[in-house]
Amino acid sequence: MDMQSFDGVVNAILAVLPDRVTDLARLQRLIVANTGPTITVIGKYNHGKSRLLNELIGHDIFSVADKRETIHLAEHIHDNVSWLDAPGLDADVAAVDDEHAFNAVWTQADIRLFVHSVREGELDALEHQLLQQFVHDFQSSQRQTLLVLTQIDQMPDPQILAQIQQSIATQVPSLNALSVSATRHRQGIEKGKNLLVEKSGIVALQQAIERAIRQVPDARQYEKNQLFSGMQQQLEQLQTEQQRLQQQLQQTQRQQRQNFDQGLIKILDKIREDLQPILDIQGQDDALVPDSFATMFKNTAGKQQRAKVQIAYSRACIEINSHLIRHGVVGLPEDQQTHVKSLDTVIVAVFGISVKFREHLRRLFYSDVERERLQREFAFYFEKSTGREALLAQLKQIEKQLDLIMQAQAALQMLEDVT
Ligand SMILES: Nc1nc2c(ncn2[C@@H]2O[C@H](COP(=O)(O)OP(=O)(O)OP(=O)(O)O)[C@@H](O)[C@H]2O)c(=O)[nH]1
Ligand SMILES: [Mg+2]
Repeated sequence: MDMQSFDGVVNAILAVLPDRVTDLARLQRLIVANTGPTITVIGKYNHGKSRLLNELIGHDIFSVADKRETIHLAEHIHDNVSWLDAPGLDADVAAVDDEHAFNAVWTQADIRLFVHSVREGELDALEHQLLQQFVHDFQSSQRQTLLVLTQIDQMPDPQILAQIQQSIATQVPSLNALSVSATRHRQGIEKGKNLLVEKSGIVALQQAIERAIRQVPDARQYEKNQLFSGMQQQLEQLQTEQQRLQQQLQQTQRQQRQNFDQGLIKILDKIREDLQPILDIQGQDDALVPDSFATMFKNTAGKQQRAKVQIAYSRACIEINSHLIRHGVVGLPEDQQTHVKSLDTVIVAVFGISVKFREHLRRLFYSDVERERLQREFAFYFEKSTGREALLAQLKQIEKQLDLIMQAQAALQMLEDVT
């Protein structure tokens, strides 16, 4: 797999698991980089990290100074081991430098040398917290952290040194600290004094590193498996959650529609019943007798009957409208609104506005064809209501998310297949 398609695959996973960005960078390194073990130093600035690496490698590769010195990641490959010198941690001074250091310890390192100078006494809060994270990380990655106490030659009083070592041991009981002096080691080498070399602690540290290096291939395999299975599980969990939510919402969607439809049928039935006495008239329908000039100001039977029809129709409208409102249909969708507010109601849109005679009522409420039309059209406005549309949008969103999850699963599978 080339770098570009790798990026595509990684992005598909990140789209769903954005918090896995560091893990994916690490996985990429485990898959792509076919290198020997990577060892990085980490620790606060000026604690002797660069100098320690030089002593371990046996050459003055990394620059050493009595000030904040290393500000970038520097790499040196020696005997198939990649040594990384990282900038000193100091959240207050330069967050960017810390980023280099974090990249080194989380993405690149197989083994971490956590460097702390005994001159500073016990571990401070930042160091302590970071070490806890490394200890915790060992469980999921099997990456080893060696705690190295440097500059022990700077503590002439062995009792004070022992006290500091003791209290650090209490701070991180799960790690065995190794104490070293780069200065003694250098002097011992230069003057050929084996005892000094021995006492420098560097040899013991080298042996501990050798042991850790031998475990790297297994650790890498373990870490890869952990990363794959962890992400697979996370994706599966997300998928299950989304599917459950989808089912719930679909159920709500169906139930709401059913309630709307059945409620409307009940109301239409009731309207038929209520209208019955008004429609059942014997003899001639006075409502059909038109007004004349002579009856213009008189309360005629025709007027009375037409008023009855009007009132009955209004009652029907009120019942239907309250059903609509109960189900969230409060007005016309925006694209159907006119400039006359009083006409912008679903009732007007479905019924039209001229209901004057019994014939109109019969046609509206007693013909099956018309009744089907009413049900269809009211349901149409129901589906256009804000709540229903929001529900639909939510379901579409879930569908999209499920699609992304499936793509991420396929991408993860592809990664697993190339390893
Ligand atoms: N006496 C003594 N001095 C040491 C020892 N190790 C490092 N030093 C000195 O401590 C100072 C800092 O050492 P560096 O190796 O540059 O420290 P660093 O941790 O890499 O510092 P940054 O790169 O700034 O984070 C230098 O003056 C070193 O010579 C040691 O074991 N004994
Ligand atoms: Mg340095």
